[in-house]
Amino acid sequence: MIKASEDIFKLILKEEERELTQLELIASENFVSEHVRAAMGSVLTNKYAEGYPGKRYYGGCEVVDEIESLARERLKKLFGAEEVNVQPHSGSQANMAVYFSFLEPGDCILSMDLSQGGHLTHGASVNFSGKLYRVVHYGVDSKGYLDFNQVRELALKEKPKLIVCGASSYSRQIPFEEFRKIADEVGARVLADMAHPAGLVATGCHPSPVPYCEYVTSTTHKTLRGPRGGVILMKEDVAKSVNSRIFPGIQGGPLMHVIAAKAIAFGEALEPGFKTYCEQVIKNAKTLAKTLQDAGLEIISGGTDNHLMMVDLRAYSVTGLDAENALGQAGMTVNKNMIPGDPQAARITSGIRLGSPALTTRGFKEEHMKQVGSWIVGILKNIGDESLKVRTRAEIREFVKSFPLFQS
Ligand code: DSN
Repeated sequence: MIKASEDIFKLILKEEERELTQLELIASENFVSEHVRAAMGSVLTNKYAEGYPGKRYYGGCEVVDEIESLARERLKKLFGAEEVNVQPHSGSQANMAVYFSFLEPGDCILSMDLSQGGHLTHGASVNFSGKLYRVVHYGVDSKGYLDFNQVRELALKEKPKLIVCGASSYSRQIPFEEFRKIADEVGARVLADMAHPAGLVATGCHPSPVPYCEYVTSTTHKTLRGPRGGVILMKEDVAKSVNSRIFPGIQGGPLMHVIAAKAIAFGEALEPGFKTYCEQVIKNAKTLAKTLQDAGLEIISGGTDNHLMMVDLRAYSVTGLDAENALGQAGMTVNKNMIPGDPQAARITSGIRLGSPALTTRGFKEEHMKQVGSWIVGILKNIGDESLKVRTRAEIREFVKSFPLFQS
């Protein structure tokens, strides 16, 4: 092996060791199956295939055509969608393609504020979406739930062409039907970005946006437990314009190795065991939230109905930044996150976001989540106790040995 490769493989092994020996609590991460990983490392990475199945701009696409067609069929079946596109390299590009398919610069979008739980590509001022369009934001009410009075008032006043729903840091179910009703009052289209709960939606553990929205975008690597990437589900009458925005609009060659891995993940999600997994994801999140609440921490909105929770750390006088660092040193990976009305800056924050998808894949059940909660509380209550971090790190290393990963 040449040194250039050896350097990288050493680092890959180091990352594998990190993932194996710590507790993965980032709400948007998961562990994919061996088959999903194998497809991503396959010869398919060698193939160019600009265009769509049967209409490519390169020869030799007969095999990848079959792969992309299978991915499309499985995705349609999984969500009951009329039309799909499996080529977006990411959720951001899926959203971009939808915007570019019918909005003009300066058009109005109504979407959830990033600091209230939304996503960068839903019109944050630092993102292309916030720079190109006139964005009006809704948020959550004083109880931490989506504020539909505000959504409706803003829709009636601003007459958006597009209402975007879906969130990155919201622990309750999203009633997509409510967004549809408001959109119909003002003649807007609806885009649901279901990246976070996609796996829960696929298995009926969360309401589906598909019947109510012209466009549904998602990533494939969160609760859906596939490779990193994006997809678009849409109504038949808008599919042509969206497809032409993905290719040739904003992307060239699709990543066929990733599309194959998506097809495998969709097949896995169609198996009955995936519903059991998603049910356990929710039970685990609820157990972790309750454990933290019992220790005096506030969970935004008072709990969770999905795979994640937003923890308000102010009761412990700890910032999100300090919590992320201290928990990391103790062997628990989390991300600091703004909470609604956060008095701290985005790089500090008053909260952390925790999720259960990855630990559930590892085999954690409710009793294990109680233990995780008690480690988190111990560290947050004693944020400066370096020896506790070392002891907790050692305990976690030992504990996770009973939950092996990366075995075929
Ligand atoms: N920022 C990602 C998340 O962690 O939720 C979504 O893009």
